[in-house]
Amino acid sequence: MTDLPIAADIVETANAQARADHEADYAALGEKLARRGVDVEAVTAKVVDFAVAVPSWGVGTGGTRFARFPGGGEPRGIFEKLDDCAVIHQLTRATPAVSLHIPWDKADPAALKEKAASLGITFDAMNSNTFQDHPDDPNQPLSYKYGSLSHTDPAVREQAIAHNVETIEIGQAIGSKALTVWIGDGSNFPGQSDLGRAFDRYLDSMKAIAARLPADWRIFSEHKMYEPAFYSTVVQDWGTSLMTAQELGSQAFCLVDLGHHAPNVNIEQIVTRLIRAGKLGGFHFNDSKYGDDDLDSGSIDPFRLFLVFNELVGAGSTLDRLSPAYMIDQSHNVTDPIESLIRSANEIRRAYAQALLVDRAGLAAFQEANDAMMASETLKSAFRLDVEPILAEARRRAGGAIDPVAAYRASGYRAGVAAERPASKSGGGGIV
Ligand SMILES: [Mn+2]
Repeated sequence: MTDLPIAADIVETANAQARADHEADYAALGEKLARRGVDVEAVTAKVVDFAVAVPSWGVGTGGTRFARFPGGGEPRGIFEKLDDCAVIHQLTRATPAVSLHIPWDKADPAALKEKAASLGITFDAMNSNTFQDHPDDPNQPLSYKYGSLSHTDPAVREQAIAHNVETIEIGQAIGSKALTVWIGDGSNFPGQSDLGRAFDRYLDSMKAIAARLPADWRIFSEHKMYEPAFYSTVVQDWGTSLMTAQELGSQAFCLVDLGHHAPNVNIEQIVTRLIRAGKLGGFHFNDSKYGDDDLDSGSIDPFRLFLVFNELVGAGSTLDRLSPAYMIDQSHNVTDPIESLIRSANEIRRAYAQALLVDRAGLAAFQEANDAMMASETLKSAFRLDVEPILAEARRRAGGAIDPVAAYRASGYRAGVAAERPASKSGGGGIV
């Protein structure tokens, strides 16, 4: 028995209003695709099955290092965060799982499981946190100011390892199957840290964590070029991440956060290399203009998101075997986080649907013939298609909203929780 946060009749009323236009648009797109020899129903069925996890930390208003401007009705703890996450899934039917961050989301595992079940959602990869100090956590009295898993002091490394093991144990109790490790370790000045020894210490610590991994779990190493360390970061790029995954063995994989690269880096090529190495573990989706901006997925460069999915779909059965964990990792500073996550889930599915529509045989033939123009056009012709009717139909069939943001606004959910949840001065937190 689920207890969905938005009344069913609100979704039904919104869908009834949108239905006639939607059906006409879906039929028109179906005809257009049929002329290309594509069965729209097959594409819609795949989109229905495509899910992306939402981050628990994404439903609070984010901030920058300058300021945070809280929104109304922000969740005050993990249980209210789960309510907000359930709204996103109820309307999109694309986000059935939530990714937790420990210790931010620490709670009684049985209560977490019960709450999630009541909302019809589950838990995705767990995230440990050794990039800030936790003065309220009796298990983490030592400071991470100068690093965690790569710290020069073995006592700090042991504390960070133990925290990761605890995160795995909480995850086990709530049905998660993966641990994502991102560390802020690095240095701000040349000479501050021995670049080689820091990596050796990190590897040893990761091996100690991997040794405690349940047999049916995966561990993801997440790289990031810079920030908070501004000269060198211990796990700075996909090369270091791949070395780590290869050293750790068959349960270790690489996680690609789209915002964790230098501007203009060819991320889709990194993705295809990691697939080739059998080490692509998952994604943190977001978008950026300059750095790790954590903007809504597809809001700045939807073509890049499409090109990533083009590599994923192109990998076919190899990708099925890797079964990457798809997650969103964003910071919402000026929008309602629920609306941003609804839109982002939609944009990720859009890129997937467009990638499904690439004429792969045609593309391969143009590539073999070195016809650069027609190869490029083959990709662009899929990207130019407006697949919104497919996305809307996928939502509608699964019980979601044809226009989820409109249904969300019609529900008055934000005003309702704003009345129930007094504004907090703190909240939010770092975004990785
Ligand atoms: Mn991330």
